[in-house]
Amino acid sequence: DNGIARPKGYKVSYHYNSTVEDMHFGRTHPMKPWRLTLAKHLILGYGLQYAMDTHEALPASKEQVCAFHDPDYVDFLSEVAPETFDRLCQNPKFAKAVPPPHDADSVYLGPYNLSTSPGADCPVFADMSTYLFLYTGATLAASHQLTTGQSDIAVNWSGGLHHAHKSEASGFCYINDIVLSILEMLKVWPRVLYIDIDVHHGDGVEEAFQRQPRVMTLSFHRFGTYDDTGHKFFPGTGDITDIGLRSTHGEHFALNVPISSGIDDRQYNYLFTSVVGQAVKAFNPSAIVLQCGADSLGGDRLGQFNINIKQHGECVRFVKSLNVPLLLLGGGGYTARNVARAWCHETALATDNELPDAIPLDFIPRPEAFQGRGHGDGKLFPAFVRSHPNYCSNSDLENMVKKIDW
Ligand code: VJV
Ligand code: CA
Ligand code: ZN
Repeated sequence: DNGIARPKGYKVSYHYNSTVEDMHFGRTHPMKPWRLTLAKHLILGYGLQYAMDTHEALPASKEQVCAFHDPDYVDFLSEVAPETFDRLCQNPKFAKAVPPPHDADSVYLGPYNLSTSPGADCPVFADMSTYLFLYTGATLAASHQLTTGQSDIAVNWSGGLHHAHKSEASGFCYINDIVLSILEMLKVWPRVLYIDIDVHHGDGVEEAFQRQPRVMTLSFHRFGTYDDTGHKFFPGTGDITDIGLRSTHGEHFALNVPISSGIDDRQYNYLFTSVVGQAVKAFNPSAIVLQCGADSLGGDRLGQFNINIKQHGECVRFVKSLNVPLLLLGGGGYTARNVARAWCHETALATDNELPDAIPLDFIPRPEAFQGRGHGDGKLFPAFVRSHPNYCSNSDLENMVKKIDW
């Protein structure tokens, strides 16, 4: 007996497709879909599959993806592969997607911000279409469970790709599964709250809904420039003054919490509980989508926060306690073993289980991924070794909470 039980009085569904885990963006590209395999190993090792219904996802259809994205872009995504990219680029239908010729690092870009260069944010890689339509299919299946009342919480760690635009890929994101799921929810619910704890600004989701009052988007993110280079932290949007568009009744339905590097657990918890608490009070959402990007954890390869796994989880616990239908999605997360830990812990929280700190190393296929100094000593909640200098002062954070306009 592993002590894992089903939650009392509500249902959780878990949506996945193992094919997604085997995809490669490129050898040294930071996005590693195999972090999902590590997460799955922990989840199964602890026995959390007994606490929820597991659903293998089918790919989304082109038609479903067109509910938000431009049909030509969707055609391109469904046909593109490393071998077909150059031929597709010759097609006049796609020529209108005139790209800037290069990105900031002089990497060649093709239509829709896609590139066959391995140094690009959004590379064209083998079986990419399969990958895109599967993570989207899993998010749509998860939202279907919620909108039909079959689940109270639905989870898809392969989704949460918040930077994708209507007709452009951006920041490792190609199809915006979040926007598609919220559009489905709006068919049955009057108001949807979107909360984004990825270290990057949820720009694609905000942009999609900034013109209307039925979706409130709220992102917490690193904001500002790097000291050394003067470059902006990606994507550079999401200042506190960015609150949605007035002309079409969207004003005050976008909220942004821009944060300096090095924020700690206590400070993050203060910001999260105050701002989410007020947002929920003002907006009274019928459902919530929580993007749980794990690049906000300390020790992340791209992130610059000092949040521990327990605090990341506290955000999930807080949102869950609001007792409205909840969609939990993944997102960023570039130190794979910690992404796996965070999403396993959050799967446990979703199902009302508390996991022991000692990882059941005898029950997972690759125990070495979580063992040894620097790899977390076999613990689910290791203390982070590296930390960023904390540039967040308590008074700055208090002022920010006051400034966020209600
Ligand atoms: O900062 C940027 C844009 C550049 C141009 C493109 N080069 C590759 C990097 C600088 C200005 N992009 C960010 C995108 C972050 C996306 C985060 C996604 C999410 O977590 O929010 C949701 C899933 C960025 N930061 C770091 C990199 N790109 C990066 C990209 C690489 C890379 C190393 C770093 C791409 C390929 C390779 N190495 C081989
Ligand atoms: Ca965010
Ligand atoms: Zn991110």
